[in-house]
Amino acid sequence: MTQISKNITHASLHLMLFLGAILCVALVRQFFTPIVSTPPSPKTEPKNYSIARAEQKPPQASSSNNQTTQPTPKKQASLSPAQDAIRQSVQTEYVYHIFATPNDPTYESTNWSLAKINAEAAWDITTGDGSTIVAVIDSGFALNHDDLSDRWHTNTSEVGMTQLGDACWTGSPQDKSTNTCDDDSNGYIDDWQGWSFVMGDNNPQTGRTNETGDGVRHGTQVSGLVGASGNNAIGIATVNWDTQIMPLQALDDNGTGYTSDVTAAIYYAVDNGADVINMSLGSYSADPSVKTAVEYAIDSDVVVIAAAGNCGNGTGNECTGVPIGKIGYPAAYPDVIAVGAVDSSDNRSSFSSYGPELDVIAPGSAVPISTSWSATEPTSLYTTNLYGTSFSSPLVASLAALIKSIRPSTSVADITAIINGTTSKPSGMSGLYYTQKFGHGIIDAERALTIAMALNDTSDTPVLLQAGNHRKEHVTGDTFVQSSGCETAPGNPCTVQFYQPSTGYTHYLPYQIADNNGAGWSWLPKFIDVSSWEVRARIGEAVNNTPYILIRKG
Ligand SMILES: [Ca+2]
Ligand SMILES: [Ca+2]
Ligand SMILES: [Ca+2]
Repeated sequence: MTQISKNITHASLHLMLFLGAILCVALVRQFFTPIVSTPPSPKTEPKNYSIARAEQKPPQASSSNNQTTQPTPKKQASLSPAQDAIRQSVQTEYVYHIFATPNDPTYESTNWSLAKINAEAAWDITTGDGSTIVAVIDSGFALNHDDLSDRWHTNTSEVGMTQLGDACWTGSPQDKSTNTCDDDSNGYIDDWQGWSFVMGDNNPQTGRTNETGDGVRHGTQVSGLVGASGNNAIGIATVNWDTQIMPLQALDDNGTGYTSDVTAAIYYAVDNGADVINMSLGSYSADPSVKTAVEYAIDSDVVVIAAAGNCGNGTGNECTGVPIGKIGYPAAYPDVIAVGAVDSSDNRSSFSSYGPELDVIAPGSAVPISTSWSATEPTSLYTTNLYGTSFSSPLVASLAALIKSIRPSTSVADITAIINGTTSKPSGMSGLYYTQKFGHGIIDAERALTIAMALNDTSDTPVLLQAGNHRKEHVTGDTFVQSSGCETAPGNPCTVQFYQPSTGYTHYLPYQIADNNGAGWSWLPKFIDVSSWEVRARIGEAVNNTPYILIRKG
């Protein structure tokens, strides 16, 4: 990065802090405005779900979270045959909520969150090049926000004028974005800039039905952390300064949504070019429709990143009837990168859900600032001091898009390995490589990009350095010291992957650069669960395909 752009970076950061300060008064009003909302009822009897209620408002504000069992009226047909088909096919509609968490706002004097994840050092490697698309599946969006309006992904097949020969040609040129015709035959009419699966139309703008609903700011706050415009001399920057955000509204202005709309949004993202999907939302019920959609995304090489949930201490409104710590869905599905929250002192946020499904943690307590929305400030509002795993997840999505921008061919598995295998390990992890409360640790953007840059697509398959025979199995205990490594060309970074066949979860040792002797690790097996784990060496996309069943921990 040039000195000039670095100076601009610093200037924009300072401006960000300044904006935070001057907005503080307005935000206090915003946070403390009593909001009483009546959540919509599920479409079918909610036998199998526990609601995941989370808001961003003071705990003392009253809120009715009791789900009724009254079926909602059938939704009106949307402007999308594709969406209607999914609505018809879904068997059970589970309820999804935003994963923000309540807390009292106080102004934080520094933007510790970008420093915590080494974003500024990462910017010396890349700040993004506009080539990647991150689909944000969330509540509605401040489409005209100054710091986001240049970032929304445009479906180029639904803009411009129709011509003779086009499917939607009517005899005279018409604007494709407003011609009430599905110019690209993707099942969505006039979807030139995202989609509202809630409203069934092409306008994912927030606040259309309830300007003061609990969810009206959430999609905009998450989007700002995914990819607010960097280096534009206004507002904020995040990890990735230049990515395209596909705004997909699946939750309403109250922050609530249903299986069919979340499902349809995932399929839309995959089928319309997203590289990464961020879901700062969830349910505490396993949901076959969303699970299948997530698997489709991953099979299509789309990285799926989701908030772990806010039931770490069991006190969140959404956590009634939910076991303490339980990670929400879709974060809990095996190949989704599940993101928990950490505070400025490297402590796991007490509300942050945890368990063997957790991948990483990222700032989620008092996140200093992001873009926001209100009816009176639709283009320039910012919110300070955000709490919730909702705000951790988009920082990881922002990083994933940066990795993808410098290494477009990177697979989901490789991006997961890079993000997990380059984390910093806070002291709370007691020297372990993985714990259920911290996952692999705090994401490190600079290390992740350094490794991504160093990975060589044409590398030979690495060999696992392990004493004994392949597929030799033995039982181990927490206090034994284990060791292995990977052998590859000197200078190549590699990691050792642990795969648990019974659950599909993977862990990674920290990437190391191999020398003439390869790269070696030793560790306490305490960092893996009781079960069998297959172990492989991994370098970029190359993985040795003869797993060594190193450990059966009993
Ligand atoms: Ca279309
Ligand atoms: Ca059209
Ligand atoms: Ca900006």
